[in-house]
Amino acid sequence: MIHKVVIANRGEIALRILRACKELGIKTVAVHSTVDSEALHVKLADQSVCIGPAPSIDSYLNMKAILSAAEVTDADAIHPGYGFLSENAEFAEICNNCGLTFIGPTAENMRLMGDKISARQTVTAAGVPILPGTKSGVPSVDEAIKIAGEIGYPVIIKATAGGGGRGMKIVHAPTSLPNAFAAARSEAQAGFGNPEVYIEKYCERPRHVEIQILADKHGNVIHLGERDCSIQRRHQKLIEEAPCSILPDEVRRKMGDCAVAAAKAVNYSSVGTIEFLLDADYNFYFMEMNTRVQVEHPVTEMITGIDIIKEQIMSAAGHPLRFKQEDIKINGHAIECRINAEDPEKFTPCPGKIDGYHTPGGLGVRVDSAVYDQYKVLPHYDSMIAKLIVHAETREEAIKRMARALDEYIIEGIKTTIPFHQRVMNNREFIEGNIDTGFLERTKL
Ligand code: MV4
Repeated sequence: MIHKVVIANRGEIALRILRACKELGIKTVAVHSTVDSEALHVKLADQSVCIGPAPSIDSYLNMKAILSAAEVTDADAIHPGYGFLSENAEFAEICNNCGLTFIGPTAENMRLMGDKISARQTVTAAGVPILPGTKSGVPSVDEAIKIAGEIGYPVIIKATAGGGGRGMKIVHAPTSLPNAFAAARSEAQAGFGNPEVYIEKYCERPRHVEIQILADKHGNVIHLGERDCSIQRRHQKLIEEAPCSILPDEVRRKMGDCAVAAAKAVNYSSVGTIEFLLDADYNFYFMEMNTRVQVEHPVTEMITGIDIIKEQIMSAAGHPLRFKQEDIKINGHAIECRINAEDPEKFTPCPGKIDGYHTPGGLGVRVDSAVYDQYKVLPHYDSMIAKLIVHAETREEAIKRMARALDEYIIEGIKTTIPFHQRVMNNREFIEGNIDTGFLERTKL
């Protein structure tokens, strides 16, 4: 079993991991940068270690400092949370070589899924549908024009080493391909250290639907149903819900089976997410696998009653899954709003001191956050300060509950995206479930 975990993260997810550890009887070590010494995860952990100055590169991404923190505290495991080192295969490998349990998938899992072309090939062999596209990297503009002609426009150019939507280029006609191709390659080089790109058929106005996977180290894989993450702005998810309100049961079953097949195809262990695009005709296509716990995992916890972080830790400790697929029952509807310290119109970061704070409560309301009254939201890190999650019997009730909880949420002293979320909860298209990845771009809220 695991006795003591270093939590290599900050903010709400550090607190979320800490809570799971406490309930499992596992000791916790918080690591923090010099500017995070007043953070809640530091105050609530059994021990804490300062790992460097404010910039993430010197602290939360500083592998040596984090490994040293594990050594001096005699910890036996590291939980990376999301972001930072969570999908760094080298870090997972070093942890394991140091005798530390990395609470996540294997380095090999990460490498196989991190290379988007190899991921496409691997899941295709397992019978999972993908959009028409290239089977290898596209080396030249001439090749790109030839391939795009075969696939048919519009096409999308993506980085082989990319993910999460960064650096993608949509191309509607051959005349715009050379520029898009060059831009995609240079952005891929700059962003991921690898210029290789591939081309896919572009799917217009899809929904972003993803399946939560739970896998142990003994080859058992189950899924916890889907989340609809279509409400996003510039590839930043803002609202997520579970289940996807328009998914026919037959498609839901197939998507779940495909997600399990994709995870099994790489001998996956730990928790992970298989991302699909769902088109207007209910066809779904594999996009990528996220080999970490995700920000939006709570909506799945609310509708399944399963503590995903606890299961992740148990899996890392070598325990076989406690559930079979038929044990998983979906109950009601959950919605999550990401509350960011940002201007609610322009989405520009607004760090500063919280001066007046009251969290909402009542049945079916959950707040995952690490901020408190008089806390200073720092400019050095991500602007998400809280996740407000609601659970109710139906989607309609969940929307009303979210609107009510948003009304109750008082955060003074800084600007937050609460007013934005209130507008979405009152939007007719959203209420009717008429959402896709283009919703925020075309909707006047
Ligand atoms: C696509 C796509 C349409 N067609 N691929 C974005 C996140 C990354 N995991 C994959 N993404 C997409 N891939 C094909 N072949 C649409 C998206 C996409 C998107 C694209 C442009 C602007 C906003 C978007 C939001 C969600 C998904």
